[in-house]
Amino acid sequence: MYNFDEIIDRRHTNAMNTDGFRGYIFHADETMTFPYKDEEFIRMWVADMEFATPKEVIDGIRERLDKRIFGYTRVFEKRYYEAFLGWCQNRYGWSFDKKELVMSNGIIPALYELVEYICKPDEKVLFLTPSYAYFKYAADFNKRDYVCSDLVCEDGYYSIDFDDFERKAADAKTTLFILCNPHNPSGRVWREEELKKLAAIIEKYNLWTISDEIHCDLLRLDQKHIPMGKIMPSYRRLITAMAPSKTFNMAGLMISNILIRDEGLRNIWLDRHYNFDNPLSVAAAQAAYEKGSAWLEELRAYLDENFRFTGEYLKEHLPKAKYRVSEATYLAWVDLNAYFEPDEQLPLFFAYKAGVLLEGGNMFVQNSDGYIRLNLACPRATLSEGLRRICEAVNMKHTEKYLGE
Ligand code: LCS
Repeated sequence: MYNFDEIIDRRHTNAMNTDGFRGYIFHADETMTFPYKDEEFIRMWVADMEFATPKEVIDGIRERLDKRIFGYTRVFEKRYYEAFLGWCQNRYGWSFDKKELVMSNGIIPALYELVEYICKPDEKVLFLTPSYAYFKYAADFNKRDYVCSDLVCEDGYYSIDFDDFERKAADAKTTLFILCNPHNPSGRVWREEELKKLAAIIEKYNLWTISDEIHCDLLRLDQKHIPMGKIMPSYRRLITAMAPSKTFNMAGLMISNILIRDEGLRNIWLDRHYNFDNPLSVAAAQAAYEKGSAWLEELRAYLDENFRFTGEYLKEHLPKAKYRVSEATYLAWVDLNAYFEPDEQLPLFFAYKAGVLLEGGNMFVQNSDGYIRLNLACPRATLSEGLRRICEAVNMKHTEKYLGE
């Protein structure tokens, strides 16, 4: 019913994806040049999709446009809460209290604020690595230290080193844990037993915990997401972050849901946060939660096939790459250590040699050397060309090396 094969021209939309890569990936400005024109790149980097936002969401925005006035806005109406609550009940069998819900322009700005509200200047933030780098940036921004617990990778499958995690959680100066569930970049969906073990450690040391569940709707068809709020139903120091932004490709609309259980912290938030929302974003999010299910199910099937296709392609053309289908997210996490030295600047290599924009290596804080992250949320024709270029560039590098020796 929905067309995920359509190639949509994103030029001249002020998209990070098309125009922001020099700054974000290479810390460079427009003077940085490549052997490719900008429009020739296959873009598999920033976490948004090449698919159109569902028509149901766009219609929701349109209906709001027709009301013609866009004054100061906040989520007052019960209908928004009911839509988001219904989504959580249907998908995760999980409910929360209306009073816990506050809105934020994004999960990143919420992390930046919450680290400040929660951690005193000498206190530390703990997270699992490799990690989405903004967890570290949230600590850096607030001049708080951070401490990492490296995940363990066996045959491409990541798990938590609970002894290491507990040792770090036990430090009296570690007061906040940021959990990423599902995990970016590994794509792991943490299982009930894993979440329970984390929960036991969190409770033992009374840690504040932000459970960033932004990727929770984007599951492979055989996966199930369990909100940390369901594992710890009465733990006060838990904050849950969810959003329609990744799920429905509307990150630019900047709206996310933050559930703060602790009344004291919530009051600090309500006092200090800029508590206004964009009326078009509220309408979009509401429409997404009320009417977006059918689209999401088709998207998930399409993504499953993209992951399967990627596996087949790599097996044939880059047999020493280690790849496993991510349990969630549209991000593939591929170990290329068999082909590169650990200090290779992989995004630079692939931009120059393959004309592919991707993230990798030290962009994920630590414990990520030699890995690339590929955004698979694109039409299959784009994916196929991206993979062709990636494999060709790696194989060419090895041929050149062989001939040169
Ligand atoms: N949390 C996680 C775990 C994410 O992966 C992202 C986006 C965000 C938060 C951002 O939330 P927002 O502020 O948009 O609500 N991840 C991206 C990534 O990996 N590359 O580009 C964006």
